[in-house]
This record gives sequence, structure tokens and C-alpha cells, in this order.
Amino acid sequence: MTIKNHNYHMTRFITSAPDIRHLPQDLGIEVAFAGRSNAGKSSALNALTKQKSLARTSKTPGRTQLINLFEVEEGIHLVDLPGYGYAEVPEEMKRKWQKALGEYLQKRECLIGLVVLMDIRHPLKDLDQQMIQWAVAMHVPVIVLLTKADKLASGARKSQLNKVREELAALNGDIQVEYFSAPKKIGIDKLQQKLDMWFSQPTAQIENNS
Ligand SMILES: Nc1nc2c(ncn2[C@@H]2O[C@H](COP(=O)(O)OP(=O)(O)OP(=O)(O)O)[C@@H](O)[C@H]2O)c(=O)[nH]1
Ligand SMILES: [Mg+2]
Repeated sequence: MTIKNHNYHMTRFITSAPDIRHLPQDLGIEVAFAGRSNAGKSSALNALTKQKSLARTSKTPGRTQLINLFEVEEGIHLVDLPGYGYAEVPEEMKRKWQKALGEYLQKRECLIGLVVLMDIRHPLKDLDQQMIQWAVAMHVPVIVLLTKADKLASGARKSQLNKVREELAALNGDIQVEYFSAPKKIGIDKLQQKLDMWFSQPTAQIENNS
């Protein structure tokens, strides 16, 4: 398999959708960024694409309420999903969003990979585990980014990484775990390599050309 390096800095915003049913047609290939509110999804997208404000970031959790779709190149998309687990959101809305996320993972055929972001200091909360389990069940490969790695000293960082790797190994899925920092630019290379690999897969090519 030849792995093509994509120019992530060329990524542009395409559209926002209030829910999964309003996303553009299920065509091409896409990789979604999922995680708890405030985990650093939008920051990771901006770091990857070397654009300061492609995806909106905020100190206020729950900022990204819309699903934002970006195009790396024709037919290749990145999706910034609204964060889950935000405490201030009414229970009913939380349940709806969880259901919608499950549907997205199960029904979106162009989804070829999932980036799950978790604060390195608070990894593997219930909903994180559920997202990862859904992805494994759907045979969608996952890269887990332990974000805000700059907040921990290197010893603590490594032990968190090992702990999460061990716990996730038990799921027997296609799951890679790395640590990440948007401001310190740690882990961006790993994310890029993974995306390049996913976007270069033969199945991805076929779907993309059809
Ligand atoms: N120190 C540090 N702060 C980070 C990092 N990534 C994100 N942040 C900060 O964490 C806060 C939330 O980041 P966002 O990227 O908006 O998080 P999000 O997951 O998109 O949040 P929602 O859209 O609300 O779900 C912001 O204040 C960011 O500046 C990181 O790697 N290191
Ligand atoms: Mg966001």
C-alpha cells in the first residue's frame, strides 16, 4: 500500500449541521473527532491543519454544538463532533446526543476512522468507553489522543499512556493510543501518519473514485 501524505493545512470548512441527519450525503470518506466536551477536539483539528481558528475552540465547555465538516481534499473529510458529557446540558438532550452519536457510528458508511480525544488527566470515562466499544463493534479503527499532555510531567504522562493502552488492549480492536498536546505540538505527527494511512487504504480509494 502506498501511503500518500496529505496537505492538512489546505483543509477548509464545508458546512455545519445541527444533527447527523443533516450532514451532507454519505459519500467519499471521513474521519470524525469525538470526545468529551472540552477534551480538545477543535484544538487538535487546528493543530493538525496549522490553522488558528478553523475549528472554534473555547474555554467554555460545550462550545461546538454543531457538527462541523471540513474537506482535506475532494472526497476526504474531517468531522468535528460536539462534545459529550457536558454537565450543564439537560439530561434529555444528553440522551438524544448519545443516541445520535451511536447512530452516526453505526450508519455513516463513509466513516473510515475515529479519533477519540480524552484529557490525559481524566481518561476513559463511561462515554469514552462506549464510543470506543461502538467503534470496535463496527470495525472502525480508532486513534486515541490523550490531550493536554503538556499539563503532566513526563513520568506521569508515560504512566497514564501505559494505563490507557493496557485497558484498551483488552477490547481487541484496532486501537492506537498516543499522547497529544496542541500548544506543544506533541503527537501531531502520529495523528497525521494515522490519517494518511486511513486515507490511503484501497477501500478508501475505491469509494472515493466511485
Ligand atoms: N494546555 C492545553 N490546553 C488545551 C489543549 N487542547 C485544548 N486545550 C484547551 O482546552 C480548552 C478546550 O479546547 P477545545 O479544543 O475547544 O475542546 P473541544 O473538545 O473542542 O470542546 P467542545 O467543542 O466544547 O466539545 C481550550 O481552552 C483549549 O485551549 C492542550 O493540548 N493543552
Ligand atoms: Mg470543539
